[in-house]
Amino acid sequence: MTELSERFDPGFVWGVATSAYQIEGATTEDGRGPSIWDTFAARPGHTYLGHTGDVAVDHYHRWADDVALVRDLGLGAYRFSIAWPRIQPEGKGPVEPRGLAFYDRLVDGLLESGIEPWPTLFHWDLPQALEDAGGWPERETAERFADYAEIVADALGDRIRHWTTLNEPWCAAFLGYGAGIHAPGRTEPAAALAASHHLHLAHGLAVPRIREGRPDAQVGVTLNLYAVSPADDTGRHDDAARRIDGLMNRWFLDPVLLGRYPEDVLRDVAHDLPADLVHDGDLATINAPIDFLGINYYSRHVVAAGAWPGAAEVEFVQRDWPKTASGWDIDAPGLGEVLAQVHRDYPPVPIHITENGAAFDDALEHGEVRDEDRIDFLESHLSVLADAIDAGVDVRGYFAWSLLDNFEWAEGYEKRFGLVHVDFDTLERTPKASARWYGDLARRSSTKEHS
Ligand code: IFM
Repeated sequence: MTELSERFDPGFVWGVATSAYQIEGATTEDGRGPSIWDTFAARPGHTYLGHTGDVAVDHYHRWADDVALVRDLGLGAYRFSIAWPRIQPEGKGPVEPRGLAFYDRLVDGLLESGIEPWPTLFHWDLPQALEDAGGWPERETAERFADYAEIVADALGDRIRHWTTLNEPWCAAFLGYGAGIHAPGRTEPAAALAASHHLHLAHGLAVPRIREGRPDAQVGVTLNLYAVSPADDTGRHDDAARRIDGLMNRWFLDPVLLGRYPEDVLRDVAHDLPADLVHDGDLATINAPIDFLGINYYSRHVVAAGAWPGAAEVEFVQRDWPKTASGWDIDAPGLGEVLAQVHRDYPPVPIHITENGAAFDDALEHGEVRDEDRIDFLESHLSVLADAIDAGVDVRGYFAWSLLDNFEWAEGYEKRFGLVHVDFDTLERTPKASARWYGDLARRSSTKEHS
């Protein structure tokens, strides 16, 4: 058997990922304005035990130690997000220089350690002032995002090559404005659809603003994609699978990569779709050529047709299947299916897996976390990834989610996704066995020092 490390080119990008609200803390420091996640988490009942990101894992003050962790693991890239409310506390207008200075220091620190910075401009922490003006369901928010993107690109663009506009617009739109389980906690189907379109538009408007005067800039967007399959092969559940694939995957892939919304999904959502949402020219803007597609992959949805007429059209089937601590099925072949779908149905585009990982019930014992389950998870997904590359899919990098245990949104600090354990009382960091395993793999693969 070929060693896993030998199955990736020496130039393959090996990294880890984080996001601002999940790790930074310091939510009122250096002029940062409130974000929708500050407001949402502060309201009782929204997060596990009322947890908030107020302190998170204090990365705002410990960033240099965290950069050293990435360097010591031997990884070449670090994906993080920039908090819009640190840069423009009101979401528009004056720039807060202390906010920019933080990312300036971080970027320099990464580069000095030989780590390529991969910033994402929006990972869900919308400035509260913009939500007060209507949030993502308002078209105006897309314009404000493009302004913000240009401010950051002007400040850091001399040192950043890879830019990601948005992280997982599906979550921001549908969990935030539809299901209401993420900030801002609204449950308005029409607003969720409007938010998704304006997130797409924000991406499309930002792409040329980031590229302006920076011919080397590589700009992409990160989508969370799922493998979707019908509950059985009778054909009875195929339409349910089509619907979920449509809403979770194609609703996001098609506008960005094909410049249109999928006709079947437009029909499915017609009763909720606001009139006049999509203006002439929007889809051409959204279809701006990108340099890479970021894919976040976690699991598969198995779906069935609703049990009786008038019930929900789709039911999510619980399989008796190995699961992560989040209750998500561990399904590495699903990553291969997602990659095959993108390869088959869309114009060629280089791909980076910008997140993949799992929460497990880790135990710190005698100063060690022996997270064999996480190693198995990473190994099985990376092996499927190598198969996809062998089959011709152009995947150029992989970022494990996450560097650190962190604030897992509505799940608070209950779910641990980190390669590095964090004691949430002392904030002490302890690399888990998976961190060493992943770092060794990346080092061996990059240098081809195979054992
Ligand atoms: O923690 C999140 C991250 O913010 C976005 N992608 C999925 C991760 C795990 O739920």
